[in-house]
Amino acid sequence: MRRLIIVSNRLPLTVSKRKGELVFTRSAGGLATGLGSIYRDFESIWVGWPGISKDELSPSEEQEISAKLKEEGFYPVFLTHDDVGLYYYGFCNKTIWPLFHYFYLYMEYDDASYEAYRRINQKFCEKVLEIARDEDLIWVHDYHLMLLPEMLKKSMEDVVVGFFLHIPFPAFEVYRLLPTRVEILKGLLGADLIGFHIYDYVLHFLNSVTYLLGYEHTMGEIEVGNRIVKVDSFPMGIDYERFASSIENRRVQRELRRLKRQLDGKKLLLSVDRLDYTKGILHRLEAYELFLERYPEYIEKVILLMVAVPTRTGMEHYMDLRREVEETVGRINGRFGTVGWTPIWYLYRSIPFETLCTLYNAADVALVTPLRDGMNLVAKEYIAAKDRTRDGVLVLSEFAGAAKEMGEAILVNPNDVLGLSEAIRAALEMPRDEKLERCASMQERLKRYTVKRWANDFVESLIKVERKLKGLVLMKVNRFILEDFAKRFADAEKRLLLLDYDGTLVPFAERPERALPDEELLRLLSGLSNVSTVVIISGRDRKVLEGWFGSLNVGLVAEHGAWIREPSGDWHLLEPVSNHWMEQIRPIMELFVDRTPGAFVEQKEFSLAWHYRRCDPKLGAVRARELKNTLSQLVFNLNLEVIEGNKVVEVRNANINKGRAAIHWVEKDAWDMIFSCGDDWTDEDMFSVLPDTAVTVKVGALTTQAKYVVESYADVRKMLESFLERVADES
Ligand code: ADQ
Repeated sequence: MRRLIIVSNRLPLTVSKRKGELVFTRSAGGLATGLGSIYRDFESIWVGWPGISKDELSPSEEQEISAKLKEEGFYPVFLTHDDVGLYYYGFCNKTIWPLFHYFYLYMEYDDASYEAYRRINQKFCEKVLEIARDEDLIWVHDYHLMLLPEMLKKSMEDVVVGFFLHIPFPAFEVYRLLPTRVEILKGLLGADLIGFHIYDYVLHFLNSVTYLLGYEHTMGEIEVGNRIVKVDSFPMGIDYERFASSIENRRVQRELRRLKRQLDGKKLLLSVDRLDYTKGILHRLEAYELFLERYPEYIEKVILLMVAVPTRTGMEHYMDLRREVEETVGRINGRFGTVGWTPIWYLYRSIPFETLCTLYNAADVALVTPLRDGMNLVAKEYIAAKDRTRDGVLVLSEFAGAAKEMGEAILVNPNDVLGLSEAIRAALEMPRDEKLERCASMQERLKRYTVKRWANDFVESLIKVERKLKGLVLMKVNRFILEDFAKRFADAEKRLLLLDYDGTLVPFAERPERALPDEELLRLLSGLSNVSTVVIISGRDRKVLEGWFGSLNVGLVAEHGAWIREPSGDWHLLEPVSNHWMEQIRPIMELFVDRTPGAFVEQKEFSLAWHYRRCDPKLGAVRARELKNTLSQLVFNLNLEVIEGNKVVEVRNANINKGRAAIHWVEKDAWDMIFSCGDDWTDEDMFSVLPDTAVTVKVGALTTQAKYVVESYADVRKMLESFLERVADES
């Protein structure tokens, strides 16, 4: 069985000491449940901190814990009190947590904490290295271990690493405030697959990578050196059945009866969260107060039951929040309470699972109104616990990741206290049919995308990425493959060569006009044109191509397929195209030239190209992205397309591309061998339309539709030369 190594800050169990004895308590978190299903398909191993400080343990106790946990596949990383202080309460929760939740004014940073963060990530890395083998899958979790993927990759190049972030990834403007922003990105990019809850976080991450590191990406795949890193969203679900069937639990039934008696017909509003400043608890209380003020008819008719689970209790902002929450609860209860009625029941403690389910079952309305939340599982659990007999309404913050999947909830902006108070009223007054209908739609989705499905999807994607990585190794053109190509070329009677020019037959020059074909290349093409049909398919304009290759007996395709020159020498348009749009687009490109030293515009007959090869690479990438975004909005409806080539952003007519031009040549004859070579995105159109029997070769970059890859134009020339030699040998 294959092994999956899960690495998270905490193990799904806590070790503590009672009267000098070691006690082991399992915790049934969502993550542990989700991974439970994967345990069957993999031999799973979990690495993490067992929750007890190393200072409390003797060496023999550490050994005892390790031995006991090993039986269950758990491998503890022991942390001292000081480690936890600096790493967990320091960098993790004073720097990353507030910043990633947009509380940047709460962010504190100091070098010592970051140093500890790095050291503890290294410690986790060493633990994993003790266990891991090359063929294992490793899945790292959350913001505590963002440097770990790179550390693992440096030590074990071949091992496949996934990373999932459970909290939001903030917009670039916020992320850039982090002093160690570059190191953290590089740490994450050590992973082969990076997962977030929702697509917004994916986009934020990709933006930060482009702006800070200058790496470009295509459809969520980033090229980092010779590696590809895939970034995608995997919305975490819940153990649906566990909550849906909770009503069958005897203890839940008993507690529910008791609670109903206490409520005595009053409506129950519920909120459950860790007492964290991101959860919007004070805003919620304010909104409830305003609701009671504006709708006094609800006095003595509703109760807000607020469960606040203690968390990070020694930290300044958490102590302040607790004080403020308690004062506010006291004030509201004092202001509106009557002899027989307390408007807010406040519980500052953790509650057992059955009690949590009792509350979900009983509540008429759940108020899940965080100011920011990666996902928020309470919202999902509440809806799962409902059915036709126990209907309910969810009021959900649009700043929780869950809002993306739960559009049938009453979505609110928790900063708009008046709006929130209105939402409370709307929830209480919603007709029963509507409640049932909204609930049912959400349940359908939650039932399908459970936490098990989430974990499986992530691991499956990781395996797909791995296959792709391994596949890429197979795609490299080696001596044997080259030999085979040459043989096929020599054996064929009718041969078609479709060759891109820049980057494929010659290296890139700083200015396009300097990339002239050299003597050697002209000789090679001329030789090939004697034994095959050679077509140069380029984005260049026809004047340039005619100037360089006019004297050869080759076909030419200019401007990505707008113009075609038959071997006879006649140029014609592949189909009628317009260029009136250039007057509008050119000034915008010029504006970006002014703002980007080194950039320039190339005007062809039917396309405009903005080149940035000579620019500072980071600035160039940033401007290219901005330009692409700006242009994409403008060309909407104009039948134009904005494409990115190698260090160039180009606008051309949408129905012109190298694929259509390639078909023009392919259809001319019954070829025995088609060989095609290219290096950038415009060549992908060509690869994708060629018949399966064609040999397609991509130069350089890794993500491609081509079947083979080579490193540089020199390899292409070597291939073409070997074709000629083989033909000469055989004749
Ligand atoms: P949290 O911030 O902890 O998680 P949430 O997603 O709501 O927030 O998860 C809380 C979990 O704790 C729920 O599964 C709930 O059942 C449980 N729980 C709550 N109160 C409890 C209580 N009193 N006693 C026992 N259990 C209780 C972080 C991110 C979230 C993200 C999750 C998962 O901040 O945005 O959804 O991770 O990725």
